[in-house]
Amino acid sequence: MNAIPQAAALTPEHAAATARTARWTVADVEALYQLPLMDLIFRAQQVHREHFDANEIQLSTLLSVKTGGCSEDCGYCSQSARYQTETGREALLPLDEVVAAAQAAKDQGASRFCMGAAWRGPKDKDLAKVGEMIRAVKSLGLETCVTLGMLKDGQASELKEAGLDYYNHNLDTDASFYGQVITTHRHADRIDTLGQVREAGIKVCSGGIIGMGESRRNRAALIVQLANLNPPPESVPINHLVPIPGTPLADVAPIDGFEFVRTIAAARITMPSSFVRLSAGRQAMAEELQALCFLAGANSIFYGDKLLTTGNPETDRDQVLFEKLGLRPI
Ligand code: SAM
Ligand code: DTB
Ligand code: SF4
Repeated sequence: MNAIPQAAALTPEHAAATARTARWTVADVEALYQLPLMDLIFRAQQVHREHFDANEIQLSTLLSVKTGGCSEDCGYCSQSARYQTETGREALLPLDEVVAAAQAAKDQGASRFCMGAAWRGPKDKDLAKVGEMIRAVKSLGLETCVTLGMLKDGQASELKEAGLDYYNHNLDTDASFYGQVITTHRHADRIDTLGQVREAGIKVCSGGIIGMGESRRNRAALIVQLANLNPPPESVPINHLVPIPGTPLADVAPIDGFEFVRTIAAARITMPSSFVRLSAGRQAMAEELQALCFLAGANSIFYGDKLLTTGNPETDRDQVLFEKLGLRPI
């Protein structure tokens, strides 16, 4: 990191102020990537154990409450109206279906329920309906998260009033690579929405997708852009691209598993007190690769048989994995 005075020479107030203004550089994070894997994982473990119980894992369950027909052109997404994919277009789900899915998630052991909508951003009439969903899910005793796209002035406060705990809005990739994947909105628009979420007092969930043809430097820059948010997101989903037939990224060459593990470790080291979520892509990962991700500091997963439109490991398979690794759901 930039020249930071030794903590021992500082008063606690000065140390806290310094930590708040500390900025990671792309060179810092590239240097992490270049460490021998054993050293990188050791460092990530040290940081992880200073901030968390390394045997605990947070479980979030996803539900697509409004699927398909999205106006945006995100090159990885099954739900864009611009690509011929297997995902159809559906209306907003009725409240009772959402509540039933949330209750089932709670019964399976999830602590957070995340509702996703294939929108560029919500219309005000949609937001009122999502507000009802948030109230109902919260009353079941679950943490609530929604991911609805870009927010306009006042919308974040409405979500906060409904009792929303987290808003998910991913930076997705490095600002300099963004235009190669998405042209219908800008990286800066995403940052703007994250600012509105923060201002409304909602916790931020923001991460990205790895394996879209970006370079290691792009990956390091994405981690820097997340870590330098002030404060960093409380929750950081690291998705492995799920290639979707019919999308522009359907045939991108997959990245090496160790490069993915390095990305998790870089997220853990740069965002020590955030939950780092091993997100999309687990279905294609061996248990051993997932365990390496946990060793590198991932302490959260999407839990449930489906992500938004694609598959995820079955809950009973995940429970066996937790048993094998001695992981305890939070
Ligand atoms: N429309 C809203 C938005 O884009 O913010 C919310 C839903 S969108 C599907 C949520 C996130 O899912 C995206 O930002 C992206 O990170 C992730 N995602 C979508 N398709 C994916 C894929 N094929 N592989 C990995 N992650 C994906
Ligand atoms: C996030 O970072 N990943 C989730 C959630 N936030 C909304 C979505 C993953 C989607 C994977 C592809 C699909 O199922 O459509
Ligand atoms: Fe729409 Fe979100 Fe998919 Fe982009 S990622 S096409 S905004 S649903």
